[in-house]
Amino acid sequence: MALLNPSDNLFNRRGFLKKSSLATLTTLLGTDIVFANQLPKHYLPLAFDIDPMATKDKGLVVLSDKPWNVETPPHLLDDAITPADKYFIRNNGLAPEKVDAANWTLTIKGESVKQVKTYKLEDLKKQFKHYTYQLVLECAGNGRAGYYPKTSGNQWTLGGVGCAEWTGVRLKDILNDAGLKDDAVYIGYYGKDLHISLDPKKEAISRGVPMRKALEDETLVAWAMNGQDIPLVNGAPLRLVVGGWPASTSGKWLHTIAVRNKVHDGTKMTGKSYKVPINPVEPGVDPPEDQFKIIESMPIKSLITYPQTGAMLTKGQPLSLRGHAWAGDRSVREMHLSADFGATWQKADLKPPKNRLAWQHWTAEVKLPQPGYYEIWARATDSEGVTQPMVMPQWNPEGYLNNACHRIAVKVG
Ligand SMILES: Nc1nc2c(c(=O)[nH]1)N[C@H]1C(S)=C(S)[C@@H](COP(=O)(O)O)O[C@H]1N2
Ligand SMILES: [Mo]
Repeated sequence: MALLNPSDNLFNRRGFLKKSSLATLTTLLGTDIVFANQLPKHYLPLAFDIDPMATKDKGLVVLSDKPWNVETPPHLLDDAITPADKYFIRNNGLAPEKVDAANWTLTIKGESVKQVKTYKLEDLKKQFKHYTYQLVLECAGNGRAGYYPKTSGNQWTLGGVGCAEWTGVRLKDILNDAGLKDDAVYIGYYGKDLHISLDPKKEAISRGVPMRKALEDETLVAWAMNGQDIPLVNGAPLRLVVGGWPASTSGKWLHTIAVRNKVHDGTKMTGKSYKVPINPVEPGVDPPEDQFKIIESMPIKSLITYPQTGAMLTKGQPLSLRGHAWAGDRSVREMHLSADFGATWQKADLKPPKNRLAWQHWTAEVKLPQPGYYEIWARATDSEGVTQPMVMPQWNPEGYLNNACHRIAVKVG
């Protein structure tokens, strides 16, 4: 079915569907909305909400559809580079249904920019050098389902992560073109999605990063994912890609970047969003706001992407495993596997990353001594010697940063 763009001005000032919107909806539906006069304020009929699953692999798991939050089971992350149809979705609001790439612009503004500048997408492509990097984006809430006591929010298990190949221009080249004042410390993004309330004055999300991360070589303003247009639901036609940091800093449907003289204070930068307690707390304890810090680089983590949990082996058959490991701003130094609940560990063969902030591939062959049930535990160690915890890591009230070891169950028949 043809869909409407919820960011089009569908509602009148009182928040009810305009007569003209109703006429459009009726035409699109090919029939009357019988009780249209009973539609609640700011209510978009379900038939016009966007279904991004049409373009996604059927094996992806929908955690919520208002807004859309969809994760990728580990065995579907087996590709070296995550294909678009297997790439997770994390929306805080309603994605624009249609975007006009031909007339898309990016504006650089804010109190700490020398000159407010607006670039057409086509001009960004012409004016600045293009770069392609493999970059890991992981939702800070990935793994939340593993925390006890339970914390509120989407119950991500393992699949709020992907590593695609992104093409675009460097944010630093654009910022240098506009010019930074001496007091520039942070950037904040604005995207064209709509707040879940459909209130056009509210932002679904508007986060950012400090200047040192914004100015890194790998921080991109990207229009392509794996050599193709970015899928609409993943931020087409233009998004920020900030590898290694909470993926919430990688603004989708990007139309504006503000250069700030203080920590950006957009939606979900304040309160306790994307923050953890400065000092570790006992599970269940929720300290006051001023005792939280913003999450920056993501922690060391890894996945077993082959085989799938539940694999059956024949007696004497060695178990071949593979997967990926990543470590935020750091690199992965070592990868280990255990088949005996952590009593002994064997080293996996670990490849270097294609570029900084890309995930690294590992392979291993494990011998299982006799028929029976086994668990394979996978544990990565970063360049500073920090390893993944085998059990639940430091609990925090918002349920972020769960980087516990991934494990799979296998049986030898
Ligand atoms: N404009 C906009 N950008 C956004 C979001 C959003 O809801 N709106 N979600 C953020 C969060 S929390 C994550 S984890 C990533 C998810 O990117 P993906 O949907 O392409 O996987 O986008 C980030 N950028
Ligand atoms: Mo996220």
